[in-house]
Order: sequence, then C-alpha cells, then structure tokens
Amino acid sequence: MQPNIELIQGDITQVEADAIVNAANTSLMGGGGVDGAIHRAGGPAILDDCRKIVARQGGCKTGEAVITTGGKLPARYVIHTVGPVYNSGKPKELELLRSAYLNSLKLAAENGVRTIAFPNISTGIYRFPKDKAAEIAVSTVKEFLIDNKIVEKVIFVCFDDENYGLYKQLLHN
Ligand code: AR6
Repeated sequence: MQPNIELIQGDITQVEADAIVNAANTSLMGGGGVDGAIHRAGGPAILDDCRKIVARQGGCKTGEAVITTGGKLPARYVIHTVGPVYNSGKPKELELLRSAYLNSLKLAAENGVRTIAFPNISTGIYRFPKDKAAEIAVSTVKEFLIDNKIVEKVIFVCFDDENYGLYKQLLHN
C-alpha cells in the first residue's frame, strides 16, 4: 500500500476527510446511488450551493468537477464530479473517467484540501466495468500524488465487496 493512499469499505458520507467526492450527474441536482446518499446526509446546504453553480455555469460537464460545502457531513467540502456513462469502452470513455479523478484532485489542491475520499465513480448506475475503473482510479491518483504538494492523503471508499477486493489487489501490489 502506498503511504498516502488508504482503502476502506463503507459509506463515504461517514468519512472524516477535508473533502469527499460525489459521483454526480451533469445537472448537479442530485440522484440515486452515492449522490443521493451524500445529499441526504449533508442536508439542503449542498443543493443550495449546487443551484448557485448551475446559475453561474449551467451544471457540470462529464469529466469536470465543482466544489460545494459539505453541509452537515463530517467533510468540509463535497467535490462533485461527473463520470462517463459506459457504453462500449471507447478510449474517450476511459479518458473521461481519468479526467473526473484528475479534475477532482486539482480542485481539491486549489482549495487547500489535504485529505480527500473518492467513491468508485461510474461503477454503479453508469455501468463502468469495475476492474477497468479501479485501474484508472488508482493510476490517476498515484500519478497525481507524485508531483502535488497540497493533497496529502487519498482515501478510496468502496461500498461493495467486488470493488473492495479489486482495490485491495491493486493497492497491495
Ligand atoms: N458510499 C460510498 N459508495 C457508495 C455509496 C455510499 N453511500 N452508495 C453507493 N456507492 P453510483 P455512478 C457506490 O451509481 O455509477 C446517480 O444517480 C456504488 O456501489 O452512485 O457514477 C448520479 O446522480 C458504486 O460502486 O454512481 C448519476 O446520475 C459507486 O458508488 C449516476 O448515479 C458509484 O455508483 C452516477 O452513476
């Protein structure tokens, strides 16, 4: 395991980090999965911030990221990113998943975030194969941590057993 990468299995809304990442959609208006869980646990302040962002820039494009308050969550911020919907594994889909991780990390660093927790973006409702998604997530984070001086720790939060097993293998090698 890399010293600055942690792996846990559980509910990301309970994680104590400076920021947690939400697997949102382009509307930023909430949804199911981890997005629903974050808005429920964090309360209406998160949606209020999302509405302001929508008024300013009209949502969030796939592969990009925006930041809001964490509301009632233990985390100070929520970074909302939009992963790609998986269709056929075109290079563009893989690149967009990498961008979702990378742009979340860049936005975290810009906001002085030292610890950040990620869910397994796109691997639920958006049907990205979990093994491919885990490889992209781990390689993107490792690469980012080499050069960056602000973000000190990245926590991968896996909800299901399959993802947890995949990350365990990848991170222990
Ligand atoms: N904590 C951590 N991980 C979770 C939690 C939780 N509380 N709940 C689910 N997961 P998904 P996507 C895992 O579907 O595929 C929403 O409707 C889950 O097991 O939440 O990027 C958005 O609004 C899975 O591994 O996100 C979008 O419309 C992972 O989170 C769409 O879903 C991602 O699953 C985004 O789809």
